[in-house]
Amino acid sequence: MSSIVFITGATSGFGRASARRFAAAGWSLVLTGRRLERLQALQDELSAQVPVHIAALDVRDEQAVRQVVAQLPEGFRPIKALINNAGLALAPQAAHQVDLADWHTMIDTNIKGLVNVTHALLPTLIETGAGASIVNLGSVAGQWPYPGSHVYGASKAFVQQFSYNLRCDLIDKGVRVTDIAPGMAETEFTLVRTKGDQAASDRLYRDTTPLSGEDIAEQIFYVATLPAHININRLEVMPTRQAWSNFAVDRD
Ligand code: NDP
Ligand code: 8X3
Repeated sequence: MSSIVFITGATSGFGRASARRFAAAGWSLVLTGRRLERLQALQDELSAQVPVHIAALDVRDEQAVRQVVAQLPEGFRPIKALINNAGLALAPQAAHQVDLADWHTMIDTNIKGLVNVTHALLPTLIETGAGASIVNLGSVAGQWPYPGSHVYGASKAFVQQFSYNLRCDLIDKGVRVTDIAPGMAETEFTLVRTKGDQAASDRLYRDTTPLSGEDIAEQIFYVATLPAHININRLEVMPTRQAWSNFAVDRD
C-alpha cells in the first residue's frame, strides 16, 4: 500500500504544490482547506495518478478537525506524513494600527489550528511509527523580527518551539518533526496579507527572484522522505536574493 500524506491548506501555494509533489512520488493524498471547489479541482487533476481524499476543513474548528480525522476512509487511515501548512499573515501595518480581530485570526489559525490538527493526528502518526513525519510551516519571521510582523512572526516562533518540544516527546516513537522556515515565496500569501491588493502583491515580488510554491514543496518532500533515522529539526530557506538588513535606529 502507498504512503499517505495529510496536507492542510492544500488549496493554494505550498500546500497545493506539495500535493502535486507527493502525488508524483505515488503517495496517497488527504487534501484539506476551506475552499472546496479548489480541492475538487485538485482531486480531478491528481486522482488519475494516486488515490485522493478531500475534506473541506477550517483548522480553527476543533470539532471539525476531529470529525475529518475520525471519518477518514479506510484506505486513507495510516497517515505517514502530516504537513501542517495552513496559515496566514494579516495586517501588515504597525502594531498600533491593526485590528485586534486580525491578530486573533492569526493566533487561531497559525497556532490553535496547527495544534488542533497535530493533536488529532498524533495517535495515527505514532501508530505508523518509524518514518512518520510532521512537517510544520514556520517562517523566517519566527526567528527574525521586522516591522509589521508582530503577531504573525510571534505565531511562527510558536511553531518553531512547538516543533522542537514535540521532538522531545516523540523521541522513542519514530515520528520526526521539522520546522520549515521559508523566506519570501510568491504564492497567494501577500494577497491574503493585504486583503486582496493584487498590485501590492505584484510590487513585493517584482524585479527579484522569490521562492516558489514548488521550491518549498521540494523541501517538504525531502524532509518527509529521508531515511527514518534522520530528523531535520529546522530548515530555513531563503531566496538567494533575500538577506537580513541593518538595525533600525530612531534619531532626533
Ligand atoms: P497561500 O495563501 O497561498 O496558502 C495558504 C493556505 O492556507 C491556503 O490553502 C488556505 O486555504 C489555507 N488556510 C488559511 N486559513 C485556513 C484555515 N482557517 N483553515 C484551513 N486552511 C486555511 O500561502 P502560502 O502557501 O505561502 O502559505 C502556506 C504556509 O506557509 C502558511 O502557514 C504561511 O504562513 C507559511 N509561509 C509562507 C511564506 C511566503 O512567503 N509565502 C513564507 C514563510 C511561511 P483556504 O483559504 O482554502 O482555507
Ligand atoms: C512569510 C515570509 O518574510 O513575509 O512568512 O515574513 S515573511
